[in-house]
Amino acid sequence: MSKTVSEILVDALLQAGARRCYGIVGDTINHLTDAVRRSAMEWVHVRHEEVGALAAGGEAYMRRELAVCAGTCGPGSLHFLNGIFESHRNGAPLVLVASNVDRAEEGLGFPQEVDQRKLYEQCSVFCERIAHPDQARRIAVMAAQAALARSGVAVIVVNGDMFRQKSEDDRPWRIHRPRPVVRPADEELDDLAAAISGASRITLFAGIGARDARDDVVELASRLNAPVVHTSRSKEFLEPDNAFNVGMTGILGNSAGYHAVADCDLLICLGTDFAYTQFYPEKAQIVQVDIDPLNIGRRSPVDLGLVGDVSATLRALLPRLTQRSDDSHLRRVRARWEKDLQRYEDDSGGTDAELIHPQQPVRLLDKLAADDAIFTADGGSPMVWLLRHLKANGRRRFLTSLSHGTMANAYPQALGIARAYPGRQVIALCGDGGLTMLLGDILTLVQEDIPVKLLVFNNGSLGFVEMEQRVEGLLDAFTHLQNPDFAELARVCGMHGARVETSDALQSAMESWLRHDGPALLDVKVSRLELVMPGKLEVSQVASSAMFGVKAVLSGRADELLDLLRDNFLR
Ligand SMILES: Cc1ncc(C[n+]2csc(CCOP(=O)(O)OP(=O)(O)O)c2C)c(N)n1
Ligand SMILES: [Mg+2]
Repeated sequence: MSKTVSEILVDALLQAGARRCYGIVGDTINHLTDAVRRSAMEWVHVRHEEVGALAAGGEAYMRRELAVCAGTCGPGSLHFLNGIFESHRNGAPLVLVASNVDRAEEGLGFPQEVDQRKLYEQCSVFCERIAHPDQARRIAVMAAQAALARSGVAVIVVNGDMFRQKSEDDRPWRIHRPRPVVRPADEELDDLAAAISGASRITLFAGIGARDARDDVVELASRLNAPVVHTSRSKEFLEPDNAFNVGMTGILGNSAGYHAVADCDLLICLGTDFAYTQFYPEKAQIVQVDIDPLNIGRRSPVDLGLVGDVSATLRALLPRLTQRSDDSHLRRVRARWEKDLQRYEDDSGGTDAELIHPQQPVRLLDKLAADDAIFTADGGSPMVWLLRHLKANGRRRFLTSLSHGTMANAYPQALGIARAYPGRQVIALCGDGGLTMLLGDILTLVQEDIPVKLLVFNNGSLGFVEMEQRVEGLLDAFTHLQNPDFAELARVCGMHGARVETSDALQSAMESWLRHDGPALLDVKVSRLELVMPGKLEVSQVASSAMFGVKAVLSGRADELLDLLRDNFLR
């Protein structure tokens, strides 16, 4: 019996593991949404397509299974773009059904026409148009397979009239999920073992490609007495119960992570494409293991580049290595790590009842949140607080926009995650800038009863940028935010809302916010001037802050300078 292209698409995506489609209905996709309505696929009806894309991406990232977005021609599908880029960069398997005007009008400048293909080709692993109804299942299957196998976004472009076309759909096209074991050749592993035996200060630098290899990485670290530095994205996988962990290098990193990489004589990069060239060591030998040959030597010149899955590679390598006795490098770096942890604790303030430092609610959250809570954080300072002050335990999950670096990702991603994981505590750390950038979908949390907990760092400012401007010795500008009372706003929208202005009221407010059954927002008025920069930049940062000081005084803003000093240096 023949089926419509809409029915075939929905059926093929369900068979490939998709459970939800996020979007907004309308003209060109009305037949697609009708097919969703008649299927086992859930439609999650958002208010802004960018939120839909971020929510679908959040779900797909956590489940490592497909999520779907669909939008109308022109503006509807355009609105997904930034959220689609997020998944393209973080590897979440997503399918976007981007519609276009009817075929009879295509290419003639019809109202709302947009060439989706040109738009989405740059942020997808697959981007094809269904040119004939008999292609519907085949293209849907290839899209799903590409999204899953290449970890990214697949886009299916469909003209409005195509959704109603019929096909016999009589061939069994379906996705395949091969799981090959990929590891370097024996001689290459011998070379790696030789490099290891010739080195004295070895550091392991593990990225998201090592997410399934935690035990092997720890075993290698133990064999070599090597500190393990993780990237921001692999924190949730490599930090838990890891006696070799020394944190992160890079602009968001800490002193131990920075020095472990900078002061080693052999750096073994495992599944990381860490982008910041200036943080790779200049003198050490560098070995890189990555599943993608195109990542080898992309960020720093390397001495040995090996292609393989991190776990399979380490399992084949370990029998070639003997136990090291010298642990001086490890001890040195771990001692720095202990100091970093102490500094984070000291940084969280707490002496001033009038002033809430943003670190305070995060450290409390670390204590109060469920053991298996899922956290998201907005690009900006909230992601820094998450990375520094929330501890990974192997059950908690974290997601922030680290590779794409967008604002306003936190509660949209949390929306999709909470929908996909009912019963699990899902907490979004929101900037006041981030929250208000895509504010409308707090209505979706209420309408669909999605119990996300929003923690708003209300610093009245685009704080991260304010800090960037000051560190560069510029006078901060265009960063002020005049905010409403977010708690009141939340209540008007139908969710639980509370506001805290002093640190002594924080704990009980957080407890009742977390206990609340449905969606809940806690508006925390935090201090505005809080530096988030790490160890390496200390000298230039202090010099530039001094520069800011001179400029601020000259322009009559001495009070702010005193605040900055009080908040950051005099505690
Ligand atoms: C969509 C987007 N616009 C602009 C930026 C640049 N940017 C990065 S962080 C930031 C400020 C974030 O402010 P807020 O959400 O209030 O967080 P805060 O740092 O104040 O805690 C800006 C403007 C960005 N990363 N993404
Ligand atoms: Mg802010």
